[in-house]
Amino acid sequence: QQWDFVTEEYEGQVQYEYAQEFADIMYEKSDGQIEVTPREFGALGSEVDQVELLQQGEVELAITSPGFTGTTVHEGQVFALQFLFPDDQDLTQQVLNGSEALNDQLTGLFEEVNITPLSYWTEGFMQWTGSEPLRTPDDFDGFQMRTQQSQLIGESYKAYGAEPTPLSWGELYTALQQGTVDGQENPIFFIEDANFHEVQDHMTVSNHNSYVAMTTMNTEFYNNLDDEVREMVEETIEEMRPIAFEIQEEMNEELLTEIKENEEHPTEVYELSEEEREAFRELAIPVRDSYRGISEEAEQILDTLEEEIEETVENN
Ligand code: 6CS
Repeated sequence: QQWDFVTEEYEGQVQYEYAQEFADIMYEKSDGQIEVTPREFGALGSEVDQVELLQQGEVELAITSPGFTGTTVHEGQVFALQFLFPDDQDLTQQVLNGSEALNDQLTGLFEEVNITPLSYWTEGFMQWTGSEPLRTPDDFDGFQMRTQQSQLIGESYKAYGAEPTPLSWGELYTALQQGTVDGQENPIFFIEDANFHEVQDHMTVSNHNSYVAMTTMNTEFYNNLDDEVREMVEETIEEMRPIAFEIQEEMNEELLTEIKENEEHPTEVYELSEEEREAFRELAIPVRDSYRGISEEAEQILDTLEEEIEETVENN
C-alpha cells in the first residue's frame, strides 16, 4: 500500500521531517508493506486546499494547522487563543498529549467532517517579526499583521489594535518584502528557514502562543483500516511524540543563533519582560469569550482545557 502524507512545510522543516520519520517507522513496522510518501507544501495547492484533499480522501494523511481549518471546524480555533497554554513547551506538550478537551471533544468535532486528528503537537513558541519594533500593544496600532485563515487569530490581533490580513505562507515573503503586510507570527525555526528575517528588521521573543500542529488521517480511511494496521499507526503516533518534540526544540534553538548572528541581514532581537507580556495577556484574555460564543461545544472545550492546563501547571 502507498499512502500520501501532505505537510504545510518544506524538506528540512519540522512538519516534513515529522512525515519522513513517520514514513520510516511505518515502513519498518509493516515490513515494507506500507509506503508513506511525504509531500512538501505547495505541490498540491494552498494549506486550505490540502485540508479539502484530506477530507475527500485524495490523500490519506496530513499535517494541518488549526489556523487553516478554522472555517471548517470553528472550535479548532482554540489554538488561536494567546497566553492560554503554559509558558513552557514541555508542559504544553503534556497538555496536548493528555487533554480530554482536545483528544476527545475536539477530535470528535473534526471526525464529523471526515478528519481524524491522531495527535496534537507543538512546533514551538511563536514570536513576532515586524518592520518596526513590537514591544507594547500600542506598537500594534494600525499594524498590518499577516495571519493564517482563522477569524479568531484575526480577532486576537484586533484586540491589540492591529489590522489582520489572512494569507497563505506561500505569499508571505513577498508580502513582507513589498510592505503589503508589516509583520507576522511564527516559531523561530520557520522565521529563519523561510527567510522572513531577511525582510524584517525586528523580532520580538514574545512566546505569546505555541504553534500547534495536528497529525490527521481521513476518517473513513482510518475507520476502515485492518485492526493490525490501525495498531501500527497508533504505535507510530506514540513513538513520534518525543521525536517531534526534539526536532522542533533543536531547530528552534539552532536557528535563533543563526538569526542573531546573521550579519548580512541583521535582525534586532528583543525579548519581552514578564511585565511587558502582561500588557498583552490582559488584552488577550477577553478573546476567550468570543471563542466560548462559537458554540456550546466550544464553551465545554475551553472550560475543560483551562482546568487541564491549571492542573498540569500546578502539578509541575
Ligand atoms: O505561517 C504559516 O502559515 C506556516 N507556519 C508554519 C510553522 N508551518 C506551516 C504554516 O503554513
